[in-house]
Amino acid sequence: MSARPPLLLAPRVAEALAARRPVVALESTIISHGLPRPYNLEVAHELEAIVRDAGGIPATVGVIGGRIVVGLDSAQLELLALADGVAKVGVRELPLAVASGRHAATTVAATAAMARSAGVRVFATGGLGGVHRGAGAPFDESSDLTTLSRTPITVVCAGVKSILDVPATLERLETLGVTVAGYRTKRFPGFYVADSGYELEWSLSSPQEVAATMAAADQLGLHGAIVVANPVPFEHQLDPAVHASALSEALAAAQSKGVRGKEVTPFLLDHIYQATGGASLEANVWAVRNNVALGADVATAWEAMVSAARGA
Ligand code: PSU
Ligand code: MN
Repeated sequence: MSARPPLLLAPRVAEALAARRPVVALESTIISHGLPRPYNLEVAHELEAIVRDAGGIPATVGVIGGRIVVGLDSAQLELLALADGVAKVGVRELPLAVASGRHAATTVAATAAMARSAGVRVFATGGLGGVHRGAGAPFDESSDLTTLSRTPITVVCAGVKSILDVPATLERLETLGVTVAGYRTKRFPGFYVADSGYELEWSLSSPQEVAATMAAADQLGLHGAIVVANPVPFEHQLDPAVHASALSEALAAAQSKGVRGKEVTPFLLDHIYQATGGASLEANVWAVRNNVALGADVATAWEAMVSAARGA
């Protein structure tokens, strides 16, 4: 047995948590497998800068040489963005990546789980994984969903990726006891587009309302995540007609090529990128930027609420 603990909390993140400064977790799969190189590295740095500019501390999560790092430094970010052979790992693959000493990018599921173990309460990403279309044979549902059912962390995202079966994913989030609220909207966001076409019953309208919901979940002893569904700014969404046609092309291509398993999501995102002449990428990155900015505000409101409660 190695004496080296498998999870490394970067000292700057540990200090921030101890000082109760607002920390926002960020994932690395979007960097390694969701965006084209070398733009991905630029985005990785930009997202961290958005958190810092809002007064927060970014903690991007990934696996470096078998060590789960919460708070990658810039050389580690560069490695996960540009190196070949970086694995994509959900929670179940974490022990394999640790034991074999691999470099790996963490999905929403793995990022949420590791960030929460490190004590981080807020996480921002693009769009969650969920139930894939035609998820019958073989059944394909992202472990993002089951992990969020048992990980009390707040995830700011632009809904679930539109490549998925959105209504089925909403049903599963309900079954799994994951709290879902729109941010200033009762329309469930559609990742590349502001509106997926599905409704939400609840919405929250400020970072303070999100923080109050987090406090209530804690007091109730609930274990599920809180999903804050924040639409891509309308002016940056992908034209819905362009989106619809690129999506059906991508789904047909995946079907005819027999793409399976964890390759499905990166394949579809890349196909849509090609089919829209790159326009989907801008919408995707705008969605993430917007989520990261809100994540920083939520983390700030959360820490303010905690210190007010302590002072009271
Ligand atoms: N959001 C994005 N781009 C991405 C992802 C999310 O804007 O690439 C990643 C996340 O890491 C998410 C994963 O957890 O896609 C889902 O993959 P799968 O369907 O294989 O579980
Ligand atoms: Mn899958």
